[in-house]
Amino acid sequence: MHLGLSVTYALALVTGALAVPAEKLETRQQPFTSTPITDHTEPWAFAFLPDNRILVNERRGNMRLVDPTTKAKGTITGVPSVAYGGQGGLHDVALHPDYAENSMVYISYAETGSGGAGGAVARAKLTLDTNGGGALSELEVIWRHSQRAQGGLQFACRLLFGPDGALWISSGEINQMTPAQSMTGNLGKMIKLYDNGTAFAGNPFASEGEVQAQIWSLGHRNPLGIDWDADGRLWEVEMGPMGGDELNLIERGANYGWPLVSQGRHYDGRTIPAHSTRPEFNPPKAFWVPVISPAGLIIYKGSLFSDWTGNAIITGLSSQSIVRATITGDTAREAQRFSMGKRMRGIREDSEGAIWVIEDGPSGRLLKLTPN
Ligand SMILES: *[C@@H]1O[C@H](CO)[C@@H](O)[C@H](O)[C@H]1NC(C)=O
Ligand SMILES: [Ca+2]
Repeated sequence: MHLGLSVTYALALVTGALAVPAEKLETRQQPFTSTPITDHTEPWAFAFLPDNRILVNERRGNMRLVDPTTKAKGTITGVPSVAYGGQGGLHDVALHPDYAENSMVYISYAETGSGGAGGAVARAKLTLDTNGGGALSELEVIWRHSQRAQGGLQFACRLLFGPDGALWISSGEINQMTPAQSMTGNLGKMIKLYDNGTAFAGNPFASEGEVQAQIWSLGHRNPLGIDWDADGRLWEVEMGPMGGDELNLIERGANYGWPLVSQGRHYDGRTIPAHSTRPEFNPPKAFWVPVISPAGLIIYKGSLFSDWTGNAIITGLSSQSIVRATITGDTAREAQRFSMGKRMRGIREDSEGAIWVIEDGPSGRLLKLTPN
């Protein structure tokens, strides 16, 4: 007993002597247990079905159905052909808010056509069979990038349904830069639509034409993560160029500055003016130099990770990490970073508050994270 007290006291002294804030000290060990569920070929995204099975999109164009209990991995047929190459392929998957009644799922993907590749969003009816698989049918493309490009870069196209039932698409600028500022195209924008692809009536530029009517915000580069906080505010992560990854609070009609301002520089070394030089553009609430390469975002709603409620949890590719950022009012800052040893692609929270992530690459694992 005496020994126990001494050790505790000694640890307290060491902690004090190092003068490391408690939160930073905590980053040296992961506060969660990571349980591998299934392996996938270049997975990009996943979504939970009401029965707790999981749809997993693999970038080459395969949709899998995972049973986390048995770890069985079935196939969903009927995925359209995708433009696999560069960063492109099959991207996100989201369930319609009334999925339990209408079986509608939404997918985003890169498609080819004249001029190169662009992003597309389609909806389809999902029918599950009794053999652990299923099929998409009645597929209908409801949205497309207004321009295509060579190179296969920065499609993004994360899908998210809002509290009002609207469909949000985080549209990348397919590495074309200035179109992110153009109001005659939908590249580099947050897009808000009805579930059938029609522009949402309350959008800020609704009266200005067909493409303008889709736009909620502009000046985005490669926005790969979007989620709601408990107050109904939309947060977004986007990859900057060399340096300058951003966590943004998305406001109606606002311009986020790309490519006119950035906290990073161009890959050829040319500088870009910082956000502070152009106050008319909304600056990020947090940014990263060097980059973390944010590929997914949740605003944690659960209480299983009891200290994380309301935090932004971000998966990072080049940083091979999960980043936790605290949000206080309309400010945000990185609080912790967990090294995962693999490029981390997608992230979702389940109904019990466990956090699921998926690795990038040829044998990317779907992992379930639960507190230690
Ligand atoms: C899409 O849905 C909206 C809202 O329900 C509706 O007003 C609109 O007419 C629909 N558009 C089409 C083409 O069906
Ligand atoms: Ca910006």
